[in-house]
Amino acid sequence: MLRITLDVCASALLVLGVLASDNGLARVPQMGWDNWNAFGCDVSEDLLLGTAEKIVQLGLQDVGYHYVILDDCWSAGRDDNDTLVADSEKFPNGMAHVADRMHDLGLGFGMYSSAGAMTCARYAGSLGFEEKDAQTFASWGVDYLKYDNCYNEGQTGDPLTTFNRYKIMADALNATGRPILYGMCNWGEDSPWKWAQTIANSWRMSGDIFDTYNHEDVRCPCSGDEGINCALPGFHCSMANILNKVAPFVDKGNPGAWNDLDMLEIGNGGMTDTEYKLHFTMWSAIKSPLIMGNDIRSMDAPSLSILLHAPILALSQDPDSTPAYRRWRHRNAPAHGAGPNETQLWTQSLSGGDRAIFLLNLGDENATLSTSLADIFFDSGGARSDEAQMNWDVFDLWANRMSNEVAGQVVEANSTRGVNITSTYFNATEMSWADGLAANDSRLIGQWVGQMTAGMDWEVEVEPHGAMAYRLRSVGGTSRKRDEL
Ligand SMILES: *[C@@H]1O[C@H](CO)[C@@H](O)[C@H](O)[C@H]1NC(C)=O
Ligand SMILES: *[C@@H]1O[C@H](CO)[C@@H](O)[C@H](O)[C@H]1NC(C)=O
Ligand SMILES: *[C@@H]1O[C@H](CO)[C@@H](O)[C@H](O)[C@H]1NC(C)=O
Ligand SMILES: *[C@@H]1O[C@H](CO)[C@@H](O)[C@H](O)[C@H]1NC(C)=O
Ligand SMILES: *[C@@H]1O[C@H](CO)[C@@H](O)[C@H](O)[C@H]1NC(C)=O
Ligand SMILES: *[C@@H]1O[C@H](CO)[C@@H](O)[C@H](O)[C@H]1NC(C)=O
Ligand SMILES: *[C@@H]1O[C@H](CO)[C@@H](O)[C@H](O)[C@H]1NC(C)=O
Ligand SMILES: CC(=O)N[C@H]1CO[C@H](CO)[C@@H](O)[C@@H]1O
Repeated sequence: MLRITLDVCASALLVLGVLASDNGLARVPQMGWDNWNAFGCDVSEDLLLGTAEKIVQLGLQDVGYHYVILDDCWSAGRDDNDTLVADSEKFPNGMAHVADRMHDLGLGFGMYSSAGAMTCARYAGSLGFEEKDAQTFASWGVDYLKYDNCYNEGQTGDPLTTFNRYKIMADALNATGRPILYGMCNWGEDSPWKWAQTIANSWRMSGDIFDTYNHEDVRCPCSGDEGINCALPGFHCSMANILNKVAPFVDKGNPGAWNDLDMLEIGNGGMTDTEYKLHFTMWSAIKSPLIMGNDIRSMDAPSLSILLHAPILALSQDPDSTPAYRRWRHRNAPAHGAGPNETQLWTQSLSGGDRAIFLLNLGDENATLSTSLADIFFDSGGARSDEAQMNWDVFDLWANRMSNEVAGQVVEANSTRGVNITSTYFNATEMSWADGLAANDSRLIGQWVGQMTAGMDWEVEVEPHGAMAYRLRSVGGTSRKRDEL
């Protein structure tokens, strides 16, 4: 009874969302690259076009990285007609030229502005110029707008005020007639996960990410536990801080409207390989946009093999998966960030009745984590659930990572051609994620490592700051469960 009521409410919301705002985009979380994390204000046509070419050459485009997003510092202000003008030194051929080149490569072009008098780096902002700027972006051929929150002149502090300010741009983009993905970047201020679904394709839910695992910084004042009502989102937020902040409201993300955990830091050097794998795994599983933030032109092999890793990307790009949620968290440490001995279990519903689980060790020493079907399927009735009575094949989602040797060959050749990538590389242009998953493609479902059965404990040692990620697939095929009747 309760379950039926919830389902009806959820469907009604989804239908309303479609009617109110649907631009047809981001049915699965958007993927791409943004220059900010690696380059900040140091932007130019050369940077964008050089990066775009590399995205194609390294095989990143064909696993789904589509948008090349220009961040702040591109403009030279407004002309006499109040039209935004690109900085002619950084962009000597103008913005339409950049967009055209992106489109020639089959990529989308993203643009940046702020819902304020100025952008964060104090260039001209779009507050009061929304229609004009949306028309300008559309005329250039822009496909994506990252819309920031700096210098908002106090039009913030309660949900309706912020909603109204961001809705003006949503309507202005819609009025251009060009489908433009709308990425709200108001840092979680006024809890956009409660109200942005009908105006935006994604909304940032925290202050800016910083390339650290769990470093605490007073400029990112709220820890995970205080994140829901964070009065000052700040910046310099660690990866673990953001992960813990989003945990209570992951379910607010739906097709076309996603929680944005901020851009990826993989390849920027501030975390270990283990930490970057955890970062990539959880951003994919929670269905955050996946926007690379490193220098693609000097990509290193381990970063490439993470960013291309299909069994994890499949969690994000599966059209029927829902955002992973945290089943439990065990701590014997103070409530700030990720302390010593902190462990967590997350789980995600996937298409075809598959289930993913994530055993996280956020502490500083090896930990042995344990779970069971009753634990994983707690919401369905735990040990009494049908799921806990079935047998499940367990596939390790990181066991078949592309080797450094192979990834290095791709980087050196500037191409996947002539390199033997067939055992790990999944070409999502050639075959859709949905088709690949339905076909049991081993490059997507991972490596079989055992079976889980009723009453059994699945125990595994997890390294510090690491995650074991598994796909569970019921033995004997797709399961159709009671609650889907
Ligand atoms: C504008 O909004 C309407 C109503 O939601 C929608 O049908 C249409 O596709 C949107 N157009 C664009 C270009 O986003
Ligand atoms: C992926 O498949 C498409 C279509 O067959 C092809 O054009 C492209 O070159 C492939 N990409 C890679 C990286 O192999
Ligand atoms: C002024 O801006 C409008 C709308 O953006 C545009 O249609 C028009 O061509 C512009 N006029 C000049 C002289 O640039
Ligand atoms: C790969 O591209 C870089 C520039 O991005 C260039 O210096 C290098 O010569 C290229 N290597 C090959 C094998 O084409
Ligand atoms: C490609 O690599 C896989 C294993 O990584 C191997 O089984 C296969 O034989 C290789 N193919 C070629 C053509 O070398
Ligand atoms: C920590 O766990 C890993 C496996 O995840 C194992 O390879 C390693 O030996 C362990 N280290 C210690 C100190 O037990
Ligand atoms: C995929 O595997 C399941 C069992 O895990 C099996 O029932 C199903 O028929 C397989 N599908 C294909 C297309 O091989
Ligand atoms: C319960 C538990 O595993 N506690 C450990 C937490 O970590 C410290 C050191 O970081 C150990 O001394 C405790 O035994």
